[in-house]
Amino acid sequence: MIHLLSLLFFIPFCTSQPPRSLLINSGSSSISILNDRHWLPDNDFISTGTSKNITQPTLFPILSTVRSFPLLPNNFLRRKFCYVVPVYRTARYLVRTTYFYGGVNNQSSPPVFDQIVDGTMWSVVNTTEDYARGSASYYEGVFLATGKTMSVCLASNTYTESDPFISALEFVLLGGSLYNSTDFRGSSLRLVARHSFGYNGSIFGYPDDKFDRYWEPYGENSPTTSRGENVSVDGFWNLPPSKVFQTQLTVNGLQPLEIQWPIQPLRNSIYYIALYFADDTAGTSSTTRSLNIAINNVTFYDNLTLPQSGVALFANQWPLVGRTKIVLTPAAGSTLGPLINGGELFEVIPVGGRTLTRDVIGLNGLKNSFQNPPFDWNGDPCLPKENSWIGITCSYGTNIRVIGLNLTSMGLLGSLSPNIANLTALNDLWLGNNRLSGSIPDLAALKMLKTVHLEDNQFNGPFPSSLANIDTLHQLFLQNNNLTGQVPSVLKAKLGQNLRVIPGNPLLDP
Ligand SMILES: *[C@@H]1O[C@H](CO)[C@@H](O)[C@H](O)[C@H]1NC(C)=O
Ligand SMILES: *[C@@H]1O[C@H](CO)[C@@H](O)[C@H](O)[C@H]1NC(C)=O
Ligand SMILES: *[C@@H]1O[C@H](CO)[C@@H](O)[C@H](O)[C@H]1NC(C)=O
Ligand SMILES: *[C@@H]1O[C@H](CO)[C@@H](O)[C@H](O)[C@H]1NC(C)=O
Ligand SMILES: *[C@@H]1O[C@H](CO)[C@@H](O)[C@H](O)[C@H]1NC(C)=O
Ligand SMILES: *[C@@H]1O[C@H](CO)[C@@H](O)[C@H](O)[C@H]1NC(C)=O
Ligand SMILES: *[C@@H]1O[C@H](CO)[C@@H](O)[C@H](O)[C@H]1NC(C)=O
Ligand SMILES: *[C@@H]1O[C@H](CO)[C@@H](O)[C@H](O)[C@H]1NC(C)=O
Ligand SMILES: *[C@@H]1O[C@H](CO)[C@@H](O)[C@H](O)[C@H]1NC(C)=O
Ligand SMILES: *[C@@H]1O[C@H](CO)[C@@H](O)[C@H](O)[C@H]1NC(C)=O
Ligand SMILES: CC(=O)N[C@H]1CO[C@H](CO)[C@@H](O)[C@@H]1O
Repeated sequence: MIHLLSLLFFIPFCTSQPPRSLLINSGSSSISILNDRHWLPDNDFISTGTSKNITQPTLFPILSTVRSFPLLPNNFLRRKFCYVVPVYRTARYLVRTTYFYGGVNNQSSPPVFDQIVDGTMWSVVNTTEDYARGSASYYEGVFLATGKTMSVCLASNTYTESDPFISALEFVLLGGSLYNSTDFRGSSLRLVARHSFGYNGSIFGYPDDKFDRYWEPYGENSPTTSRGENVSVDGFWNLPPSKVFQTQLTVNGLQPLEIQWPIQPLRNSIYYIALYFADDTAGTSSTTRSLNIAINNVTFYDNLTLPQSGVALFANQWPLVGRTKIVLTPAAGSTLGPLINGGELFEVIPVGGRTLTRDVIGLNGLKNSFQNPPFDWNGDPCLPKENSWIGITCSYGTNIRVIGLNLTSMGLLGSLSPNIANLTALNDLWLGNNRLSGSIPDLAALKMLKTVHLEDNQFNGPFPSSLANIDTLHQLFLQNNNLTGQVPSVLKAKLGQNLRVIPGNPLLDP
């Protein structure tokens, strides 16, 4: 579906508010101020990984430190390392990650790994080509905040050969109208290309773009005119910066204008396309500039008359594959040749989903009561499927639920939070052979429990008689703790050999 937006539909938008953004300088331990903006150190947002300094000279001070994460052995491959930041629930965010390897792993090539936002696999990070050219790489996407926090995680994949790392992480709250034709409950947008056509200077973002989107130059030596001052970008839902309208690609006379854009071939997928136009000669004389637009020979829009105030064309879901050719031809009756000022192309990616909040509350309770929770217990517990937390088994039906918790022999210290009662889909609870202490909380709400292994710990307090009413329970191991009280006879009768309370538990009446 194609939508035509123009200033005729004036959309008020408060321009006086500064961008609400969070800039994180990974690996840094102090605030840096760059172009009047504050880059925060990252230790408030992540609890794993180590800070490292890049010894190679870097263009920007932000790139001189990285946070680095150990390459994990095969059995832990794909475990994620997550930044977690506070966000406005239900708001849309532009998220940008920046990577400059700088030889930090002492290997000539940078590692290749995955990046993840909440439960969604965002993309593979491969900075090899940019690094060979001496540049940093950046990735951008638009994501919906479904909770009060948003996580951005890195994870090794089967191609990863040395420690994953990150240089910077940015979150920008987007205005409500930006990209709002996409339903972000089901889809996210992964940036493929964003160009200012006919612009040959260096990449620009904030302050030209108040949402700090990066606009790259496209088309050197193209005819340019001074324009843009009188283009009111408020009329575009996507609020492109007026700088985009200061340059254009065009042709002489009534000729077609052909552009290969984006430059790289595309994988077979569905894309969001937005094209931006403004004609500063419109309305000033008797001329008309109208054009037909085709993408790979498929009509995108016919007979678009360009107003001075500017116009944006977008398609929410447009299939593309391989090289893309955009042809702008003068429409019948047009007295001027075609032109184009800017374009954005995103791949539409499916949202991965989210583990049921009740289960997340339960696991966070446990995480807080363990003194040394597993290093990867951040971000979404169950998603993406391949990157679920250590020790967690999930079911992936309508609700994403935690059905197994197995942290046997993980050297855990601390206690068992009563919030475990939120994990109401739990079948198997295995925490044997750790050094957990305190009493065993009420487990009566865990109606699906089949096997419970809390043996070889230092639990004290009364025997967990709350388990007596769980019909599905068929195995209960509690030996080698320090429990007191009496074992309910109903459990003894039901479990038989599958109930173990000795040795240990000297004060328990078995
Ligand atoms: C990185 O450099 C800073 C400043 O030069 C220094 O204080 C810090 O100790 C260095 N960190 C590491 C891990 O070498
Ligand atoms: C990196 O390689 C250099 C030269 O081979 C060596 O001197 C240095 O100790 C290495 N550094 C690390 C951290 O492995
Ligand atoms: C990473 O990119 C480089 C350069 O484009 C390419 O040669 C290499 O195969 C890529 N690596 C992976 C694992 O995709
Ligand atoms: C997008 O935002 C604009 C401006 O607020 C509004 O007029 C339009 O209806 C919104 N579109 C959708 C699909 O929500
Ligand atoms: C950009 O284009 C202008 C006009 O064609 C030209 O004068 C200038 O040298 C170009 N700059 C670069 C960096 O190519
Ligand atoms: C912008 O509009 C004003 C008033 O309409 C006009 O005086 C000015 O020349 C215009 N500037 C450009 C660059 O078109
Ligand atoms: C577009 O049409 C031209 C001529 O009609 C043809 O040569 C070309 O292969 C077509 N391109 C695509 C991508 O279909
Ligand atoms: C193109 O649009 C203009 C103005 O919107 C209209 O007058 C003209 O008839 C249209 N031409 C065609 C071929 O549809
Ligand atoms: C839990 O983990 C232990 C040790 O890795 C393993 O022996 C046991 O079979 C696991 N239990 C379940 C229910 O998967
Ligand atoms: C077991 O609990 C009793 C009192 O409840 C205490 O005296 C004893 O030290 C505990 N034993 C261990 C090994 O923690
Ligand atoms: C959503 C939910 O079930 N929350 C509960 C989690 O567990 C704590 C402690 O048992 C309860 O207070 C919450 O109501």
